[in-house]
Amino acid sequence: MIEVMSSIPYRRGRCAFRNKNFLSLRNIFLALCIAGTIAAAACTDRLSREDLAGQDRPQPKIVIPNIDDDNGDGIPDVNAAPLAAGTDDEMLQIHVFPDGKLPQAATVRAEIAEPWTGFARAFVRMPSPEGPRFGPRSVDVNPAEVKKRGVVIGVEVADFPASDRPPTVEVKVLFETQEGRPLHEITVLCSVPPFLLSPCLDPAEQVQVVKTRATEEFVRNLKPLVEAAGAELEIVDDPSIPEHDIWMQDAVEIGLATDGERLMHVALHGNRGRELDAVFAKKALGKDFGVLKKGDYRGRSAEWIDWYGNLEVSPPVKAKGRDFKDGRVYAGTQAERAMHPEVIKFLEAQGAQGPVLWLDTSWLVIGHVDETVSWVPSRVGTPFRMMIPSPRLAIEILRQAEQDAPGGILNRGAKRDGDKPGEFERPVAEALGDKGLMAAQEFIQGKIDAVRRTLQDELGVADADVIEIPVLFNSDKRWFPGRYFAETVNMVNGLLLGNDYIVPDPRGPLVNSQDVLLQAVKDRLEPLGCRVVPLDCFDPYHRGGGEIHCGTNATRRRTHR
Ligand SMILES: [Ca+2]
Ligand SMILES: [Ca+2]
Repeated sequence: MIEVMSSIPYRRGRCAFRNKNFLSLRNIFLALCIAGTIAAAACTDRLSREDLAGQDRPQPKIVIPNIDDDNGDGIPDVNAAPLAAGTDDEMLQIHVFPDGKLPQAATVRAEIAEPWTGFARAFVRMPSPEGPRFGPRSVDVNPAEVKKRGVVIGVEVADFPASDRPPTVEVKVLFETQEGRPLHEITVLCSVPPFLLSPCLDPAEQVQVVKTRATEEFVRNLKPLVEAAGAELEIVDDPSIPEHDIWMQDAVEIGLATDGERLMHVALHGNRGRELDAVFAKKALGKDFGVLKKGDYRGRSAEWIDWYGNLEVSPPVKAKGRDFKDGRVYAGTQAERAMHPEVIKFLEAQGAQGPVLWLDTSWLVIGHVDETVSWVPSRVGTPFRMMIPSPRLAIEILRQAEQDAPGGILNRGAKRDGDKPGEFERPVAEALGDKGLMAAQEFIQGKIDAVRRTLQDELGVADADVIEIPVLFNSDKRWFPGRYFAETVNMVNGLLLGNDYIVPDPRGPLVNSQDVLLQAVKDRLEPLGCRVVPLDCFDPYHRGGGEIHCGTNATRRRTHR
């Protein structure tokens, strides 16, 4: 494989290229059903009978998969020896007492029932000179000690629910004679929370971007904007990343798992077969940050469609009698091509943000959903607005601009050595007079209107909550003929950080020194309480077939819902 050297013409024949294990749990619910149980409860490290007083009805608890790396050894905790008792938040400690007397000598054994057997581990907590630790799952016990203090079982899981693995994990605690004759059996039920994608309306903690020579200036300009929005910029800079693999959005999907109090960020490892996917996964793995891989690289035939710019989640919505309190996942499909089926299957098995809403992106060259829709918050009315690109509005605005200030320029100032005449920068009048280009806008508007209807129907979005953003599209018979790319900068593909919408600078024509395309966005968002912050991304992102959203990613907190 010479993947390192390969490149994908990403736009107009130009050589731009797009180019750890991970899990989640929701509520761990400890229940004791049994042949002979006295009590079971999630434990703190200072265990005593008093701690258990009044816990006949244990508080529901959620166990988050132990796929982060608390001790920084580069290995997900669940794949390594257990850490010292009490030092790993994802190791659930369950305190049990046998119901009945034990003989002089007995053993205790913990077992994970199917279908979680291969995806969870159980240990018995034992004293050691260095303090309590989790030992083998079967140990001899001192009956007098057990009677007094019970036994603590450590349970951790290695993955999230799946289609053949419901969220409930059954742990059996078996007291036996040393000959293996059963004495008492306790069943403890735990529950694994779902893996959740983060809606963009949730506040960002960190923003990720790739730094190469090509993106250096963009990264420099992005930093103060991210910091002004109260987030931190995480720069991914690694010599193994090819110069043009600047598509941070596509290399990873960052979500989270929570037990209602604690939160672990969990990233889905990219399926692009490119260096950045693994570089980021390795860099991100750490305390309270796990990585999961669902699906594998499917080869060039799945180019772009499997990339995570093609996987997004709506804000919380109610639609068709269903409350999507964590939003609904959507992804793009291009005829028989669609986002990786294993990724979709995994997300739907979480039972939280599915079923996936498929959007038709067959009319786009790249075909990512983040080219067709995005969201901003609103302090007025519905707490969000849905933004979609509109060629119709673009033409209307450009015609008006040409009337008000003839001689305007599209993609103003974007021309570079080597560009063909009119390839990027071109007079507005010429574009408006280009019959083929104008016909294309009508065709694309029809496609976008259909996507918009799907979104509105399936997510319950009112007409008044849709905002059209002016964008022209175009195609090139030498590059995926019949599919379209953004001719002007696609301002839907921006980065939302709280109330700041970092919009790709459209470089639109000027009227009275004001960019009319940018002004259209400001006019629509600012009355909602959104700050519109333009950032130039023409080079290298727009030229490469994407914009700011494609070039960034974000780790977000979860707002209370
Ligand atoms: Ca851990
Ligand atoms: Ca995404």
